[in-house]
Amino acid sequence: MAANSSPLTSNPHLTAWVDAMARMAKPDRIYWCDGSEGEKKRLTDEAVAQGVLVPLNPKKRPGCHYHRSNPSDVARVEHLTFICTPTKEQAGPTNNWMAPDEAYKKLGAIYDGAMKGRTMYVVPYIMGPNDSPFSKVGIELTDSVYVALNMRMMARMGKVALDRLGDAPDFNKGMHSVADCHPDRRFICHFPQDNAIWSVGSGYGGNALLGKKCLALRIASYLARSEGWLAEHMLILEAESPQGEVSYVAAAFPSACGKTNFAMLIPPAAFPGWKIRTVGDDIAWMRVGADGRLWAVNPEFGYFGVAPGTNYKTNPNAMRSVEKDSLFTNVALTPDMDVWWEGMDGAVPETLTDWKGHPWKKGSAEKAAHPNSRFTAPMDNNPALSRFAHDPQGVPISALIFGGRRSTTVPLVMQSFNWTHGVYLGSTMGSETTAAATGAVGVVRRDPMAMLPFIGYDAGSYLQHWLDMQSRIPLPPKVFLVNWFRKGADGKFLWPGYGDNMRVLKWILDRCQGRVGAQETLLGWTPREGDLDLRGLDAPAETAAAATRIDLAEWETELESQAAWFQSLGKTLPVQLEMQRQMLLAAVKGARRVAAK
Ligand code: GTP
Ligand code: SPV
Ligand code: MN
Repeated sequence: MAANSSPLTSNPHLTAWVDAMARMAKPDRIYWCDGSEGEKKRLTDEAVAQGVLVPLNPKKRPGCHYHRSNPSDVARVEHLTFICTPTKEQAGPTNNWMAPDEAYKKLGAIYDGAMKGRTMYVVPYIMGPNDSPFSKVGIELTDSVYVALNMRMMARMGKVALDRLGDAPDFNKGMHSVADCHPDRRFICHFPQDNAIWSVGSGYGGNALLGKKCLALRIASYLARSEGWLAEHMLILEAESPQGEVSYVAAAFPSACGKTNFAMLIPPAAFPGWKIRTVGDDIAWMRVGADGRLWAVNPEFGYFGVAPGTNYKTNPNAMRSVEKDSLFTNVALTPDMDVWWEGMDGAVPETLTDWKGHPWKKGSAEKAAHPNSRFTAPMDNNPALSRFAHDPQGVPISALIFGGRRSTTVPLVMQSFNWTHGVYLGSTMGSETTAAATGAVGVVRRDPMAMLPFIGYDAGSYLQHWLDMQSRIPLPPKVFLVNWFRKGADGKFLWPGYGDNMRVLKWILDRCQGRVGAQETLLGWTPREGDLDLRGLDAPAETAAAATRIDLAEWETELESQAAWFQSLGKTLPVQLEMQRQMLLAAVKGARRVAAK
């Protein structure tokens, strides 16, 4: 076994921990990542030689590589994800729980000797800008060169993190091994009390890139509660009006429900002079600033985005972000070694190699790219990156937006009456499940703040923390609910979505400034006819009207069905939220009684 110490650090806490983990996993070699360009080339060459990465056509995708995962390892595994707090109550009813001792023992047995014949990469990284007081240092130990190369894009990785850490003990201890990649030996365990993450048996995305969902959401949400801030599954976007007014919004949509697309939105032709820029596309860390506003930082450094459906029409900024120096996972390959996925521009190729490596022909019933196939791209590739994306203080948030994937009931947009009502809207958000997590697709499940799989502690306490934030934020953002996914009787989306979401965003921004009208409905404030700017909309006025409509019969069912969700949260559910539900339900029932007369 090679030396466990590194010329890059003499941190005794770090070297002792790396030693202990290496004694357990028994790698042949230990390699400390410095984050340099030379190292990137060496690791990439190594991955290509091992067959882990395939170089793509350098004329079409310069600097890009392709990876095919194990076909049983293509998404997050929520049923194998555990919060290992001392008591089950601390993890709450929405998380799987394992006692810390049991988890360390169980995973320790799988790690034992798992890295024999392999290299253990020591990946030091910072979540958040290098010089931000809010950033956190993590160290991920992994036997996957694919993970090391992804982490380099998704976080500020290498020497920079060791320099920031110095000799301090406060780094997140992330242990990761693909081991034999068997679903029976796959566990993603979080130890908030120890600031530790142990992940085994998966090399995929949120299971394996420990800085992302594991640290920046599950562990960070736990810290955020005790420290009085918010770690959320939210994009952050910058909107500049033709008059030069700049505002920022943060929006929570569940996995594969449109965060990356909204964060990179291109306004329609009817909105000349508007510019949307990206601060972040998946995670927001938000704190109260000295000025009393809520300030948001994107802790990530790159994009791990859904490939299918991405094209130069729906998301040109994402397409341009993946033109070079990007990594593609489980998409399809063209005969000339470029990438392809369902929903890409142009004609469907006659032949492809599908995500499993099999020949594929146009018209095949099977998808060529996995529905959760992904691209990894450095955020500096984004032509619309906000100049504040690396700002250590972040950006001040004017509006918080919650939005699920609902084919019925939830209107295109609604403004909450106040903070508590806004938290209620977020807490009852429902969404039809997607391919981003293993399991059935298209089933409505409650997903509070799009955080159901990512809250690192008891969900009722998490909602209480959201309510408590009101008294910590002197100038709180306004809170909105949106739904891009409502369908008509023909089963088609009523709202064109994508760039046209600018119309909804503009109403939201104008509401924040008190510049546009709305009507008070029983459920919240909605745009009246004429309040939404629909000039040049490529959709009949009736479908837009149908997208914004509130149907009280549907809402009665909705509010009633929320009772079981709230009940499932147990005794930590904040009383205000259940009272909101009952008040709204009583109002809806009353209105329906009157209408029936
Ligand atoms: P994660 O990375 O899993 O957290 O996903 P995300 O929330 O960033 O979702 P993303 O923007 O990648 O979009 C996921 C899917 O939703 C893609 O197939 C998009 O094409 C589709 N989508 C995004 N925005 C819209 C929209 O406004 N309308 C419709 N109909 N589909 C959309
Ligand atoms: C999500 O599922 O919300 C993602 C992808 O952003 S993953 O990194 O796998 O969590
Ligand atoms: Mn996500």
